[in-house]
Amino acid sequence: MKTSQNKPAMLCIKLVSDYMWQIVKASKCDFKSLCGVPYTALPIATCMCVDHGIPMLIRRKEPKDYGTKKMIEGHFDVGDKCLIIEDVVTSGSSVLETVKSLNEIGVTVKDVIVLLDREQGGRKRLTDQGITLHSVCSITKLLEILEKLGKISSDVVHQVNDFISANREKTTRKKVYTHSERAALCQHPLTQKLLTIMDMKKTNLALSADVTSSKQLLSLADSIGPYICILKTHIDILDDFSPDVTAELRALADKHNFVIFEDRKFADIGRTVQHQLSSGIYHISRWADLVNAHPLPGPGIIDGLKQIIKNFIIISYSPTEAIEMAEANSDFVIGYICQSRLTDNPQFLHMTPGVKLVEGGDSLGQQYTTPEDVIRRKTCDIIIVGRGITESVDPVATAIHYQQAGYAAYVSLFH
Ligand code: 5IU
Repeated sequence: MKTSQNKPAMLCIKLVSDYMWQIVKASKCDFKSLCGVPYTALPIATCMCVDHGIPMLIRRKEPKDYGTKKMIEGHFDVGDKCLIIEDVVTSGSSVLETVKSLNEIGVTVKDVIVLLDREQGGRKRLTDQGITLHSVCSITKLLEILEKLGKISSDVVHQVNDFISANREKTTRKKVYTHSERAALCQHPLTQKLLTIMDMKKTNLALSADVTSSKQLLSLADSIGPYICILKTHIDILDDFSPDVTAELRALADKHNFVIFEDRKFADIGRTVQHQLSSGIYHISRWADLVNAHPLPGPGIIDGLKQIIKNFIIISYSPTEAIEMAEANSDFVIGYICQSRLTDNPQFLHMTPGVKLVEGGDSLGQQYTTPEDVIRRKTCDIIIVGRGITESVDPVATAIHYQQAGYAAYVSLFH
């Protein structure tokens, strides 16, 4: 290796990363780690991390075909904020792919630092997703400087400007379906039922009724039932469970027209989950409309469950496996529990827990985002709210508040 030949390139990267760091400081953005968009921005992000002692996250372009199949490498905690580093932004697509991988593991992105903004629609696309683009230089400024320094002629400036205008990304939005349009598109009867409930009751709110007394559970189901599309239960946390509770819950689900989702998170081999679903003291399959499963044990878990119950959702802790499993079983799987939309397939519902009217967390690792963020920015369909409602002074009034916030965010998608 000839060091003398490598030196200018190294200095140049150092210079670039120093300029970008000045923008980081000026932007005053809040972050815990940096992530360079693969591949060109990786060395720039590395320089910044080394120089300033910041943890770095690395995004793979393809998951490893062995081992953990992780898309993001590095140390992080759910709820961490990560700053994205990119060399050039054109349409913003590469940045958004990286944001998506980070969101899937619970890491939030609010800001991107870029060396050059080519002004071809990227800034607007990122702003629409709640992300601010901070650039060292724009293409207009770059052309102006180069022309002033006599490095390019005014003809070249015009040619480049014409090229940029002609190739500006059309910012036409993807088709957003209304709940009733989606109900008509979907094959799965429970998805149709849920979307129809959402449309009729004007709600995308699921109540996570995590209480330990049957009386409290039934009282919440009866009083908040009119405002929700789903009642999510953890039946095994009841201190005083009896089969009467589930019979009464079913009657309330019919009275108020909501779906009962037992958040059992099945995660074993097919044969075992069949017993867990239909036997024991809870007999979940007799009263729950919907259950959820981890994709980790592989296809056997879905095969086992679907012999007993027709409706389940997959938890997207491993998004690639979750999507593969859902697509292969779309007659049984109705969607995902996830932190941001995984697929544009309108057949799958995306449900997001960890929602409160204000962002924050609890002392045991739960991280909260807002209804607006979940529905507008992360484009999920259903907000799952627990303690935000159950621990409020007036749970019914608070539930109405969440219902209105979630539904207003959905309605705003069409404006
Ligand atoms: N829940 C999560 N995160 C997840 C999954 C489920 O919080 O990834 I899968 C459940 C846990 C709890 C509810 O029953 O959603 C959230 O309740 P709070 O809003 O009280 O945090």
